[in-house]
Amino acid sequence: MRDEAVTVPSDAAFRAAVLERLSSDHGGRRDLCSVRRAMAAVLRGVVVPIWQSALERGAGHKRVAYLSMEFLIGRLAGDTLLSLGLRDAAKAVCLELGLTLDDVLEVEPDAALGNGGLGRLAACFLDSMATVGCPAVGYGLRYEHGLFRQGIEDDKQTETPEDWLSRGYPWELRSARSYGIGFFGTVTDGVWKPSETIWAQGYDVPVPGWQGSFAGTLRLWAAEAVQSFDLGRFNGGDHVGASETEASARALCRVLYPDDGTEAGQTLRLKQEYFLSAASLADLLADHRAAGLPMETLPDHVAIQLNDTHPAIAGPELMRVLIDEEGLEFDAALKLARGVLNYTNHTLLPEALESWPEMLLGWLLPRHLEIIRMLAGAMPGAGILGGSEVRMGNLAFAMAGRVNGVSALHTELMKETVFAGLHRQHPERIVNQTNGVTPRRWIAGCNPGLAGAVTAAIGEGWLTDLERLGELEPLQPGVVEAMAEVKRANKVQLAAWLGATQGVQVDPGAMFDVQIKRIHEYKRQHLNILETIALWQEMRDAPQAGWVPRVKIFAGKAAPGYHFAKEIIHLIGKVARMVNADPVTGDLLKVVFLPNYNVSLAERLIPAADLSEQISTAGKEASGTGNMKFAMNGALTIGTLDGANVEIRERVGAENFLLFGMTAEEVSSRRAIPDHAATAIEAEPRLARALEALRDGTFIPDWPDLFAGIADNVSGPDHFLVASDFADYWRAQREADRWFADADGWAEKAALNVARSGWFSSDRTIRGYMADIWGISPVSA
Ligand code: CJB
Repeated sequence: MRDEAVTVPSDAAFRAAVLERLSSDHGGRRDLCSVRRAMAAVLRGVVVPIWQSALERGAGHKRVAYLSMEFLIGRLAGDTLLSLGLRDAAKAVCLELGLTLDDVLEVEPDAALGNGGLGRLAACFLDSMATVGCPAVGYGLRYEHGLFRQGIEDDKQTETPEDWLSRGYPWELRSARSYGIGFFGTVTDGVWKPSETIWAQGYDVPVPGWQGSFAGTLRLWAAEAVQSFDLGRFNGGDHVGASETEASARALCRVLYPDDGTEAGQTLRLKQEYFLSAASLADLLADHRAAGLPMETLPDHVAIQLNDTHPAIAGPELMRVLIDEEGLEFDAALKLARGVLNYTNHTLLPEALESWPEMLLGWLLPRHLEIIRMLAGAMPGAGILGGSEVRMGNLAFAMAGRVNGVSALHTELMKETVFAGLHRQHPERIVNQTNGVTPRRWIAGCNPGLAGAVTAAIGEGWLTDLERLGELEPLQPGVVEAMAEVKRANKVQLAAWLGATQGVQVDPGAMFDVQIKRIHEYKRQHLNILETIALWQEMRDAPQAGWVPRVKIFAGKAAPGYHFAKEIIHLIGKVARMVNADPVTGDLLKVVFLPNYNVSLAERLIPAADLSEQISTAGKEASGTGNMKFAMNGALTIGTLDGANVEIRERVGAENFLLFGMTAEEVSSRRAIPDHAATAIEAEPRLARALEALRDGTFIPDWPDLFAGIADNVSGPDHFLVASDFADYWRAQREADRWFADADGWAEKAALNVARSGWFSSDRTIRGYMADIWGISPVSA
């Protein structure tokens, strides 16, 4: 239902426009970068009118302000071409220029304004809101450097800055929106006089919905100095100092997640959070005032979603504006604020639940600390303050109309653990919205072969109505074969890429077993690599025992200060070196660690995966979204009953899912058993032997005890219960081998995973938010 006012060029017009751009803007050069830029400029010319028309259609409609410190949007050209139906035209023009479209698309920087799942979810939501007709602005920060670039040197992680903006970013428009944001200073009789002001300058990235049906906006705030250059100082000879205010302002948005190990780092992080919150509120309130609407009607016009606690300071900021600027009484302000604010919790991990020292918060934002204390006084049972800290989760809960978890299990655990007290006081406030992912990028964009097979079987239209994948059932033999053929082709392609770029030769007939996500103890990449070591040892013992060949693929970044996670990467690299060179196991087992995991690498790997590793300690992974992407691309999950794995298994069927491990409840009781790890290791000689290899220098003879730290952790405290889950994981892995050995049986299970994952579209999630949280109906076509 494309808006009739919107015109998408014909293939011929697109070709002509790209060639014209090449000649006018790039001196006729035909290199990858010039062609990429020319194409982006043409696409932007198509997208901007779609966006403007959608903004007009959405005017006056209630809308969402999605506040998030992270938007992991990845590359945009491929998505845009697909959505506008111009992919074939782009392929043709690239060929004509002696290039391939894939190569051209690949030179676009992968915009990594996020760390992982939370940021990628925000990006999927933008796509879905634009597609289902939910007027929305995603508010974020325009970090100069997104998530660091990961290199691997001597099998260890290195970090260098990422520079997505360094050659200009064709998808953004500098907006007319800018606001002065105050920091520090003093409060006298409730009047805040900040001592520092930094300018928030908006940059808009239009987000077109599928086929231009509607659109939304990603508005990123850049930090700019109020006065960027001190001419007097310069003329006085202080040539560097003259730009000091500019440098200090720019530091605010310099990097995503600065190191918060020091006080300066912590202040910067809180500064970022407030900068995002205050600028975004100023922006939406400016619209409300400009429309001449009374402040009391704010909840009828806007719903604010706090993506985790990172923008939770928006609560006190909204109170400040309502009380100090609009003159509302405290109670009226709180009621109004709660009418617009909602909060999504994405983790129960204690170390990830934000809290700020009152001292620090009061120094940076003195008026906000006063307001927070008033809130704490008004809601004594809310636990907003504790141990001289402001607990941001409790604050967000106390100020929100709705609080949601991101999978059914996670939401129940929220009610039972971190928010148990608050839930008892407000039993209606917590709701669940299980995450989802956009099928436009995560099926059609990254796996055109699969999309073609689905369309051939059930016709068009399923990409915006993903439950229609259910029409693939009952499975017709031709469909299962077509999907298996697509998988095979994707694997051949990945194998060629691995050979060309990593120098690793793999057999496309082997099972491609993939674990890609941030490296974290709770995600248990060390469980996977220990099983790999044990498998290698057994294969060496009996190479002729009829093993099913495996390729173990890992990718993921470790937080720069997270030593244990970095050791896991190091270990995987060393195991890969040893195993891949072993003539005894040869093609039976290969191990690969791919550097610099990002959205684009996920798009390459997921379509070629047979097995999806979702092996977190039960109760720790709030939802997971990679698990959904794998299932809808026909990979079988080996996983615990954690996060959305539970719902994936319910939907795809227990017989098409490789379950193992303890439940969240069993995890808690197991942890209470003294020596739980030692007992588990004693009962499982395979694990004992694999751990021994970490201590005896098998993988690094010059430094035999290098990985003893990992072995000691798994044998000792083992908080994440690697040892206790190992035996069952091994069992499930061998079950996977047996299933895979029956190629037809596996192909059917894979096809059923595709057919039954329609519910995991983020369109469904967004419709859930619209109905249960935001009270927004779609803008009609
Ligand atoms: N998550 O990526 C993050 N960052 C955080 O700071 C907290 C949670 C992840 O959010 C995803 C989206 O909801 C979840 O799928 C994932 O389980 C969670 O770890």
